Amino acid sequence: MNMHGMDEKTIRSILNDLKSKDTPYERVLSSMCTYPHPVAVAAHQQFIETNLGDPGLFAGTAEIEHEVMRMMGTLFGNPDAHGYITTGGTESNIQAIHAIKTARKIREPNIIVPASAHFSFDKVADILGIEVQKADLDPEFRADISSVEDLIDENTIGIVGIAGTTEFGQIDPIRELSDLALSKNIFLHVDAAFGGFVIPFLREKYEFDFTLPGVTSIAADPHKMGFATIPTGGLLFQDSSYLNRLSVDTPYLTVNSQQTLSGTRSGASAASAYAVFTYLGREGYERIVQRCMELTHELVARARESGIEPLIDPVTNVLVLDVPDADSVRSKLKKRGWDVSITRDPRALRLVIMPHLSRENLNLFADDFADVVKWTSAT
Ligand code: 0PR
Repeated sequence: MNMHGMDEKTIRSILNDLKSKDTPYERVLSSMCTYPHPVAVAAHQQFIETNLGDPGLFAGTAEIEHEVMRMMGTLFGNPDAHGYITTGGTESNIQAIHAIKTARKIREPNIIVPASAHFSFDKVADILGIEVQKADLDPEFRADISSVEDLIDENTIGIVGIAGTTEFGQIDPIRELSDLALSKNIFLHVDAAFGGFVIPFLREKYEFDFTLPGVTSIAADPHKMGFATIPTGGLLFQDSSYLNRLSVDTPYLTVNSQQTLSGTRSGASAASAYAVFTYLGREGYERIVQRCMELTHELVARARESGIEPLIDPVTNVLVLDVPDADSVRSKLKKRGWDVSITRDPRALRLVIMPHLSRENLNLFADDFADVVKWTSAT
């Protein structure tokens, strides 16, 4: 740190220089985050100093968090769902499994996740000392129910289904997983970190939430398709008994116990989610999600003009294209200013069609894509 303070103008100019090295989202097709909604940004700024870790001091902000949880619970079929605002999908997944582990006191517990699970479950394994078994996928990249069932043994405490997989945007058969969880008397956590703010707003209806009786917890991130500011994740449990098991005593705070992973937590996240939920309403989200789906389908049509097929018909706004030599296509697109991503297995080109992408930019992208594919297959 410098000994003497620096003037604000110089600091701002240094920060501007550094910010200019960041990639603006307009040409990014690899991210599940986007520009937060302006009403979310304004609310975030208004609550910048608030700390939900000491809710007695910030009673109004705590009310906002309850209201956000009620709105999310209602969206996911259970207004009485109980949870809190996390820093994102990783923390939600860790805490969901933490609660399950605490509920089932088994010496060497395991959980079963589909092979498509986000890498946060590798952190779950490490941090919680739980064996994380990976079930096979069906040809459409959904969890294969018989593989999940085969892996269940007497040490299995829970299973995980993904509603909107990171790589394929696919939705696991959550009803079947729910039936399985009920019949084996184990927990079912649904990772809807991405899909939570997509699936309820699609024209096609999918069962993935608390309306299914076996679903015990859901992770859904307002900071992805919910347009809240980063970091805003959401974790909800079927009822308060789950989270209460994680209580630790906090005698010197304004409340006597805490169930969250972090101590100090930003109330700005809660305010930003509250503002954007109420501003857009279901109708606003439907409009945005359906536009993303329209653009996704347009991109499929453009790829087909170059003889390239998607690996699955896109279910959400994630498009995976079966291009030969995906790594090389990715780096060539990068040279033309586009950030795209790849899948692990099989190796394919992964595009996330977020709301920051305009039709005009996607047409430019499709032109570059056609060109790159032509030259890649020619060499
Ligand atoms: N669960 C699922 C299904 C996810 O897709 C993700 C993140 C998580 C959990 C973890 O969420 P947090 O990152 O909020 O802890 N999916 C993206 C990924 O890791 C996140 C992402 C966002 C990546 C923006 C890149 C990026 O630019 O691939």
